[in-house]
Amino acid sequence: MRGAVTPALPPDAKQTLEREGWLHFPQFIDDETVSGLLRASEELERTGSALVRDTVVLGVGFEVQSATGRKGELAVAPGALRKISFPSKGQAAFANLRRDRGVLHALAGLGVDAPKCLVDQVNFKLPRLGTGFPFHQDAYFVIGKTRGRLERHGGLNLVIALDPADAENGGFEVLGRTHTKGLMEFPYDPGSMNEGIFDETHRVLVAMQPGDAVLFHPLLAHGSGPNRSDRPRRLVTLWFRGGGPALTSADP
Ligand SMILES: O=C(O)CCC(=O)C(=O)O
Repeated sequence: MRGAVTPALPPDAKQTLEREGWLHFPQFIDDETVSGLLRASEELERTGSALVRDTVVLGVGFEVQSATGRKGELAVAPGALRKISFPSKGQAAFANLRRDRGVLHALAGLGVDAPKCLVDQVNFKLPRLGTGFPFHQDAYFVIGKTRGRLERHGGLNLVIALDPADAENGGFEVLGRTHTKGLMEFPYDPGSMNEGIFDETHRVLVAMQPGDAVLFHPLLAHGSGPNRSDRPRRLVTLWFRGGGPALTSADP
């Protein structure tokens, strides 16, 4: 079975990732897979269409979009969503992406030995309403034994665009090379952008098309601004660590 990943990794991918801490991978998943994820996401949005508070429904976490972007506050409107955590528990398209052979082999090719998915999410940034994601390092949110496993085996995270993402609708931004500086401990407040905490010398807003991915080190600081446009900006995020079940060889 062919995975969702279409092109091969560029030859200098590993070096770029090691140096910059991130890599833009155009057309990481194919159009059919993007369409399936959009349908699955819309199905979940229907499930959450009356929610005004953060709620877990059969293992799927619905975080509503509040005026500040903070968790635990009331939604700006019923069904306005900021994030769904573990959509894979409700929709097969997300469950399939977590174990997609093409995705797993791409990660292995970038040095993550036996990748195991820790987290899957879809972030909604609603037109005019979606607030930003302040700069942060994902590794900060990995706790307990999993943090130790991530440190021992390494890992790689990725975001995949489901809509065109750019400066107007709150495209994904990376603070290049910050992965080399270790973990910063500070309170994460979605009501601000956390500017000035990390080195912003190599800040890049990565314009993405549907199906494009940015792969990045779990210590790389990243975030994104608010959606000031009339277009949605949906993004899938996946977090992986190494040291999971061994990969079998790829089918032809
Ligand atoms: O959706 C975004 O732009 C940022 C995603 C992210 O960093 C997160 O969910 O932690």
